[in-house]
Amino acid sequence: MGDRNWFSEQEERGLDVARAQAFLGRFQIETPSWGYGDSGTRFKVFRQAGVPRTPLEKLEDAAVVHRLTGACSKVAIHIPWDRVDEYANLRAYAQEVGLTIGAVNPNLFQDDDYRLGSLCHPDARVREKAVAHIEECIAAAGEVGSDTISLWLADGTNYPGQDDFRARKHRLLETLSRVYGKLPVGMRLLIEYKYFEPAFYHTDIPDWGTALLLARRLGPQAQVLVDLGHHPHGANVEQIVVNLLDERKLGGFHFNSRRYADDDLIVGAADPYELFLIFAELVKAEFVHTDLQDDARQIAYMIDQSHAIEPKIPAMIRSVMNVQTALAKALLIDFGALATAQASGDVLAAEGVVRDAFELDVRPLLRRVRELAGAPPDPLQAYLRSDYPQRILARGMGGQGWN
Ligand code: PSV
Ligand code: MN
Repeated sequence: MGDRNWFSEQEERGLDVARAQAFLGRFQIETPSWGYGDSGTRFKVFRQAGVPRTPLEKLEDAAVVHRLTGACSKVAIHIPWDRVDEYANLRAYAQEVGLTIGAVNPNLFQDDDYRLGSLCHPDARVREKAVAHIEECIAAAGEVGSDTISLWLADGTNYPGQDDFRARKHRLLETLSRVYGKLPVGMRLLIEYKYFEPAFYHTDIPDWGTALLLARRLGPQAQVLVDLGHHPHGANVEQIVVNLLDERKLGGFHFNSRRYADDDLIVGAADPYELFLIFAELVKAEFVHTDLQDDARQIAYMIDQSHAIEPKIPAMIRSVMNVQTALAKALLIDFGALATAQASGDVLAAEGVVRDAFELDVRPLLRRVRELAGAPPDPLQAYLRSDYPQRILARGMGGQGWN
């Protein structure tokens, strides 16, 4: 079927393809600077030739992903991995290559002082150090033109009795409040939760409920960040998304895919249906539960992946394409038919409406969206056929990694 026929066929089915096209045309997803660097498991960091050696080279790679997808104009940075003498230069270089800096991520997990935690550490000196680091990131965010601090803590304990849960919670609230007080107007603090790792017995922010509680206690500039890789097996992430949206506290996403833990695999690789169901709820907030529209529109969509065995740039492009595919399918759910089926208690019809959208081939729509954005119809093929993969080999081995 030609692309033209595809459009008329969907319109005949009563689907609002023009609305979906416009939404996809606006949709942007931030890529992470660390996703361009060397990465691995806790057993081995695999070095690849051509990996960026500096924060500026990471921006160059991110710019290629943006040019080919038309959807990734922002890059998240991680401090100190992306620490530079002059953040204004980082901002200027990002602009030069057609990007802006997105979320600034403090690093509170790679310093010997953080062995027993950072913001929850029993020693006030270490807590001070962690607070000072986040303050440095807030200042850096101002300089690079970012309005988002994205905070993940590795804090937790390995053994029963190692520390006092309540004392740790109070330390966390106290330190977070101080950090929150330093946020300039308009800057958000996104709080990420993680059910497990690297602490084995408990983590201080294990779930969305705890993150929500903290965000509520802090104030309107604090929101929750959902990282798809951070849940227990079987968690219904789409329900979490709905709860956070309904509480007006959903601030952002870290997209990735996982099999067992925080594997940082290509988003939508193992679990495309889950990704689609998450987008179904986000699309609903835009077009069905329209009282949530403003909340849905300020969500920061970000990829958080460190590719260990895959070549970095194609893996990032594939990730962006998978996100766009899931979103396109969600945009083409027949929400009217769904509401009718739900209201009449027709379980199979309701499930069928959702499944129908998932099974739709949305490539013609995505090709058109890319064409309108000035991007190639197949960004991944365009990358592989370009001379960029060859050109970056001149960088050699020994690029920057996550440690
Ligand atoms: C931790 O697992 C995490 O999801 C946080 O977002 C970190 O900042 C990121 O991964 C990179 O390690
Ligand atoms: Mn994350």
